[in-house]
Amino acid sequence: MPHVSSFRTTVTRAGSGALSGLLAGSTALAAAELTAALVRPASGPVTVVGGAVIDRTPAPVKDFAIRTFGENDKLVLQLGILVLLTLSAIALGILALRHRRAGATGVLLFGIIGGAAALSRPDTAGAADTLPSVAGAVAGAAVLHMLSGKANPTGSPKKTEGGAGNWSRRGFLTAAAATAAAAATAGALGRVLSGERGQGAVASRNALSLPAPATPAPALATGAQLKVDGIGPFTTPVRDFYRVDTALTVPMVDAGTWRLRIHGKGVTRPRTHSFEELLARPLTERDITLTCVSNEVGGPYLGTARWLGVPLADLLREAGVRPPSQGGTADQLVARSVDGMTLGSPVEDVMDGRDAILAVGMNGEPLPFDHGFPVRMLVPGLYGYVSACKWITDIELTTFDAYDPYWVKRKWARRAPIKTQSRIDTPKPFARPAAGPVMVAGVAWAQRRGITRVEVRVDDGPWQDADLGAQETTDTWRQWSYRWNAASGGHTLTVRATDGTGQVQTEQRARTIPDGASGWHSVFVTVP
Ligand SMILES: Nc1nc2c(c(=O)[nH]1)N[C@H]1C(S)=C(S)[C@@H](COP(=O)(O)O)O[C@H]1N2
Ligand SMILES: [Mo]
Repeated sequence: MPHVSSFRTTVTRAGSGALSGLLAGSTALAAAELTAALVRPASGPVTVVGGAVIDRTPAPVKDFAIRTFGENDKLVLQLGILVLLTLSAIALGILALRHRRAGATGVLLFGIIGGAAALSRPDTAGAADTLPSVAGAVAGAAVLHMLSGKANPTGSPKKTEGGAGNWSRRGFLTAAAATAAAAATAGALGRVLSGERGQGAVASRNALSLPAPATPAPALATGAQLKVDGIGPFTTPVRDFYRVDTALTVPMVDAGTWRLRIHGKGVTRPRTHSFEELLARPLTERDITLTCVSNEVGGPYLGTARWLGVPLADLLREAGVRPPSQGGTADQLVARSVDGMTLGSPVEDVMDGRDAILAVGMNGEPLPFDHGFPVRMLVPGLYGYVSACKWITDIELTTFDAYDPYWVKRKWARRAPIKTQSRIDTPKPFARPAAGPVMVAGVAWAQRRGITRVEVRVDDGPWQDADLGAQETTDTWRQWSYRWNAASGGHTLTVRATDGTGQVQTEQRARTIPDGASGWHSVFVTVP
């Protein structure tokens, strides 16, 4: 039965081709991650290619990803890259059965893509960053070349003495098993090494005990926290605090070796501060609500924490910086993180007396790694992307004309004060509350201006005043509640806030791009 056996041979061969490809791919990744662990953490190919994709993602697509996948967007991206790599590895493995060189060349091409991605990242340190991709590609190409030779000796008939049926299954499987073992070992070693790198950072955080603030935050006003089911805590616990950044691997910075450089236009006394020096200064503690410009109307990307930090304006004044209103020549402060992110804030805002700080503590603990350990910047009243640099390491004074930071290069606004907004947290959309009294509640925010009034409307009825939680500072959100006497039927609940300048929150819908969403938040519920 000749065709059955030739069919079987074809399937077996395709299978061994696919296996060769997968093993070559795994070897490539393992070798690359091991090299990255040795040369520079976070320069592995999946991280740099993912980072390069994030850098190039158009704002609407990025917003779609945040909307659809929420904070899992990075995981989805990395899984996507791995799926693509897996499929490509299988395809190249099968290709290599017939065209050994072409298969190996294909693997090398992936190395070039990885190297190019590494060079394109904002934090690239130059040619060394291409090493992981190059090392991985060379290892992967060599493995594919070797395995495809063993899988298909007929692919190069002149060099083999035997015929088609004579390929050594055992020879191939032995080589495959040896490769798998080598890749696993390299991968495990890479993991151990990069884990060790992070240890210094973890140890420096564990060893840290934060000094008491020279200026403590006022005690939370009684009545700031409303006692209504379904409304969140006034102070957001760290584990529930939203996270938005472009970092595929969270930077692990050792506080002991961390430095902050302050330099640039109008800086007459440039300085480099160590973490110890910052901690020795009088610290200020403040409740501040941080908000992301990518937060949709009704969205989850804001939170309030009790931050501890060094007043930034003092550091700037010591360096000789003056705000434009006092004759200073720099109007933009560009903060740069260890991962190359740049964020630009108006110097005037940072120095106008508000509590702009370099934060070292969050809710009584050292900054968590996810939120910028050891130091991050915070400027009340500005969206995070123009103020809240995590893992900060450099502050450069410049002008808005001279320099566009990361997000501005990607079409977001240069200046972005937080818009007056409000949100209904309870009842949830499509809830089915029983008829009778229903507590409608949520938060409203207009950092720096404060909230003076919140109103709720049921369907097209009149606006009704909500009760407001206490407000200690204009830099935090304010909770509100409204007791609604619900009648059966479908109802739309809508909220709007008025800020401290008397401005009523606009009904005008705006997208998050370029400077933050606006419009009223509504929730539809059915009262059975
Ligand atoms: N280094 C770095 N800092 C960053 C970002 C980033 O991508 N990288 N994102 C900014 C944005 S867009 C926001 S909204 C805040 C979010 O801070 P959080 O993750 O602590 O909530 O951090 C800001 N600081
Ligand atoms: Mo943001």
